[in-house]
Amino acid sequence: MAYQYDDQNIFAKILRGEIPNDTVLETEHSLAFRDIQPQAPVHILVIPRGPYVCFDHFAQEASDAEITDYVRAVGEVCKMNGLETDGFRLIANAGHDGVQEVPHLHVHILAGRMLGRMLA
Ligand code: IU
Repeated sequence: MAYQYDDQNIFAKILRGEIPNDTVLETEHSLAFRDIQPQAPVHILVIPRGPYVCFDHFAQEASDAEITDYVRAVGEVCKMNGLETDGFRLIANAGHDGVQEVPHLHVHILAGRMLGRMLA
């Protein structure tokens, strides 16, 4: 199945500067900003600037430069927040069953408290 990207999704609007955000990090191909409804003391979303719906779409179609930039952006946000000390969790929801609300790839970085044990 080919992914269809909806350029009216809220993160596309954030990337175009149409909606404000609490930016944490900007790189050539990625943007990190604070989640508006934080679920932990640190709750940061990292998104690629390109039009990718979810992780597998990104992995299949993004350039090596975009993928490298994105993974390094996640690492940089962790470093900026000192997360190597107490740890963190990465979550990337996808599609209906993954309960993805915004159809633009985003990794949630959650940290700052002991998180619940969960795989599902
Ligand atoms: P999800 O993985 O698609 O379910 O998560 C979407 C997240 O985007 C969720 O945690 C929202 O609080 C967050 N968010 C946001 O940070 N800014 C917004 O304008 C909107 C959602 I709409």
